[in-house]
Amino acid sequence: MLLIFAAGVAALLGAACSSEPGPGTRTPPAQERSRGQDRSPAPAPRGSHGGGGSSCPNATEIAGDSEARTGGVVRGDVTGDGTPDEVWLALDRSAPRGCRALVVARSAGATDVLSLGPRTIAPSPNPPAISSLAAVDDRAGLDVVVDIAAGASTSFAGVFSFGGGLPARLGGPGGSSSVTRDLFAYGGSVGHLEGVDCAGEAGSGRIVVSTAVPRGDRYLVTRRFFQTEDSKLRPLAELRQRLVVSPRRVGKMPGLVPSPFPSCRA
Ligand SMILES: [Ca+2]
Repeated sequence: MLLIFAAGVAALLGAACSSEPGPGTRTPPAQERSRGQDRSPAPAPRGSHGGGGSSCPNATEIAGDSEARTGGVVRGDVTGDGTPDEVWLALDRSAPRGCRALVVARSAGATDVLSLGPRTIAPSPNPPAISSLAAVDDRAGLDVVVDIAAGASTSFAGVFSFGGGLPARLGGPGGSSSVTRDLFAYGGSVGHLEGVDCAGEAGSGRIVVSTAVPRGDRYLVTRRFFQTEDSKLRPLAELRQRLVVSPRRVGKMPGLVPSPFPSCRA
């Protein structure tokens, strides 16, 4: 049985989403230190975008330090210019809070850096890791989906965009809570399921955020739809859905698979 309840309740969709003003730094490649894995010769610098004065002081050094990398280098066009770029995560545990974990994107013209945020290095056994490159927002290029934190069963990803404007982190659906506002939850257990995915064509910026909780012998699935806009999620109130589904069906619901943004991927 499938029951669809109404929509159009913008006021109930939660507070407006916000994106943390994460540090963004564009580092001219000529300033990078040359390391063994680095490409040579370095491309011409594209210059600095300024980043609103929020750049991390260690960004240039860490971006050029191959020994600071955690995980491998992922290749894909994150700048949206049609040519593949190199993306990786770098850790600097001696840096100020908020600058200890960075996502670095090196393109033909420049190296861009965004902070993973102050909550990244928590007492977690696992360091952050790139989950995928996916067309999550409506900006040019693929976005970097990073697994940032994990609870007992629910995981949390962040989305970082380097194309179609200044590098920016995509604000999450968590409203004003500083704990969740930049994070996209997915996974869970029988007691609570969450998922995030593209709703429609990848790259359109239409996002669906799904949750499922037990309700009697069934699950109540809530699907909230958003449109990315200026690195934030704008709620599409008219597309909110509430569904009551069987336990067998809930495991097959699109958007509730235990992986972030699966249908946005290249
Ligand atoms: Ca590119």
